[in-house]
Amino acid sequence: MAIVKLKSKPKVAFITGITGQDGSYLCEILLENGYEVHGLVRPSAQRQQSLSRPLRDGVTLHAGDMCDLGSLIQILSSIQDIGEIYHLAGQSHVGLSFQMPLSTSDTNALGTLRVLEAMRILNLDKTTRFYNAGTSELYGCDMPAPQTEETPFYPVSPYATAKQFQYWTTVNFRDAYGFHASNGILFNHESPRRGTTFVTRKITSQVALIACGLSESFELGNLNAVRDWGHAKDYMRGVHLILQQPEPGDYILASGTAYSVRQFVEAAFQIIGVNIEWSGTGLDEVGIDSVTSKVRVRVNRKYYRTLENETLLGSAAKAKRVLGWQPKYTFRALVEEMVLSDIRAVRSGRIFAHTPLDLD
Ligand code: G4F
Repeated sequence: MAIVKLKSKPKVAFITGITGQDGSYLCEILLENGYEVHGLVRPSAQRQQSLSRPLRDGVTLHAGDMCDLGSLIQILSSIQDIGEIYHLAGQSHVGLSFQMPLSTSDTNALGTLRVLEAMRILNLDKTTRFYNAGTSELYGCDMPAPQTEETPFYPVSPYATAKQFQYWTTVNFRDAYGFHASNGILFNHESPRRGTTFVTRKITSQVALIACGLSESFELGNLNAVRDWGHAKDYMRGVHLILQQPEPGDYILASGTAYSVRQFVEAAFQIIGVNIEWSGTGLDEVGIDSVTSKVRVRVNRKYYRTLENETLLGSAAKAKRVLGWQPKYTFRALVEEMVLSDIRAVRSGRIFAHTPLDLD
């Protein structure tokens, strides 16, 4: 007797922020797992170009905006059997949020409420799981390290206060309306796809320009800031696992190791065989090539934050225990991948020396 295998229907997911670093990795993971993927893009966002052609072929993009409830309702109601919503969109630059607190809150805080409200209006609460992109910026200064899911929040930027609203709104929709709604509290996660306004990619792209003889030096802000840096690809695997749990919950994803911005600079230069020595203090500190004595890094006050979260270090013990999540990249492997990718980008003309924005 011939056995007829019925093809199961693919899972359907919707990603807000699909054109960003995290969205693009998550999209690839979902496609690898056989999902039908839909993504939200702002009509003006040229960044949809950054989704490579083969990737775009497997994805349906919808034009909409986190500030427009109507478009969110229209899009969500047009997607059949949507099972998972990954809400990653938002204004993600902490420094910029001090200059644009209102629009940051509108996009991030109210934007999240709009997605959840759209789900509630469309009765998606019983059928569709929701993931909210939380952040280590929820924690304040001088918190005991490592931070866990039990560590109290004390946000110190407009970005982080908006994220606090997102976090609790997600919890509230879970408790009040019974949504399968989860938060990921992600510590800094980087990759060659990171924007150059974030410190890691700023450093690796500038080191690549120096390696190729197209720049002499670059400027940074607070070299003493300590961050727990992991690879975005690892973290998006974790995010996918969070929504596969039968019960919703809140999970930290972190590497459990912390390095200062100064150490990131040293590690990036080591990849191109340059040893950096530091001289001076505060705004007068410089990073010098120990062989040629050339100054490669200077400090500029304009890159300092109005208020700074000096040290962040997370414990992903819960995610490891419950989700079975384990990051694969080491700090050194992350830095190496970013520097080598940026050197290739410089050589092929995709990165060129530029005048950085004040916010870089
Ligand atoms: O790379 P950053 O701009 O990232 P930050 O502020 O930690 O936030 C990032 O990670 C969070 C956690 O995942 C996300 F929620 C958030 O959306 C974003 O993705 O800055 C890292 C550190 C800061 O302490 C900053 O003051 O580097 C310090 N820094 C020193 N010089 C600099 C610079 N940051 C930038 N962007 N540019 C500089 O020249």
